Amino acid sequence: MNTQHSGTRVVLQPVTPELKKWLEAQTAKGQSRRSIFKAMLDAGWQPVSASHTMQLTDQENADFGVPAEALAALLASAQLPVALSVVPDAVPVPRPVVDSSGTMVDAGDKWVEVIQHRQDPELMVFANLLSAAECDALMREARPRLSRSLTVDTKTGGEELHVDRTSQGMFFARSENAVVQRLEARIAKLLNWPVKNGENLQVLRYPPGAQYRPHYDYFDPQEPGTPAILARGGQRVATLIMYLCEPDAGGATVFPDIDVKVAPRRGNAVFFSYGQAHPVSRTLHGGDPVEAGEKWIATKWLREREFN
Ligand code: PD2
Ligand code: ZN
Repeated sequence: MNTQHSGTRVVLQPVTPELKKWLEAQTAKGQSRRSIFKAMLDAGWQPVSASHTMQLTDQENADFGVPAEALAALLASAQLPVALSVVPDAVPVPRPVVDSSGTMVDAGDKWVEVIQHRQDPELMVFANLLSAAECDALMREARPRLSRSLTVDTKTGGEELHVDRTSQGMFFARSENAVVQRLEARIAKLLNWPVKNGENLQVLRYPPGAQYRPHYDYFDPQEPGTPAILARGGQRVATLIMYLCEPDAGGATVFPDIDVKVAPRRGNAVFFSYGQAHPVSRTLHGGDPVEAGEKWIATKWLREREFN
């Protein structure tokens, strides 16, 4: 159910048992009521929704700046017990600057060709962003350090083995070696977004049969572990997937909501941005199963602010 509230589109959702458990766990950990409230706002909650969910006292509402009229309006509505989950306002995202011909982007140490470009969401495919030597160097350094891929668990803010992902992966440290450093600088210039806002470069290897089931790369604001993740640089706002080794068959990156399929060509990359951490971003995407050969990628996720 959608409704209008303070100029922001909101969706009515039940207070889930997970959310209740998260609130209890934060309290048990000694987190103050104010810091829990603040964490919820950072995750995109409206003050009135967080107040209602946390059952703030009148005094707390006054102390935390929750508008009394908005709260009264919510309590008077017949919509309890619910929390209001916000379709977040759009935040700034990386935007590559395309030249006047509409086909080239300055990436600092080289110009890169745009071979596919669409809006809503903005999605670009770059040709030859990486040289064959750079692809090989990343795979050579990554290979001995690969392990079964983890994904961030937004229920806890930690990492867990995830059945949706059957690839093997590793992360490079920031500017760990000359190639990583050069690519980080190139990507920052290409995407017009600071190096410091980038997560560490990740390398994934997909053997035959491996896939990455469709997902969103942003952290779900409704999940209780998300505030802890967002403390390290805010939301993810864009993704750059670089293809290091193309499989013999399968392994396309697919965007079901916009009917886009990107072939995994060695050296090429696909970029897409999402200023709203919500399915309205239409950035659902997955890696099709590899049917023959191996697929290797390097992924750069971009945060709103400095990632640390
Ligand atoms: O390997 C891919 O095609 C793929 C698909 C979906 C990679 C990612 N997500 C990712 O690295 O986030
Ligand atoms: Zn992804």
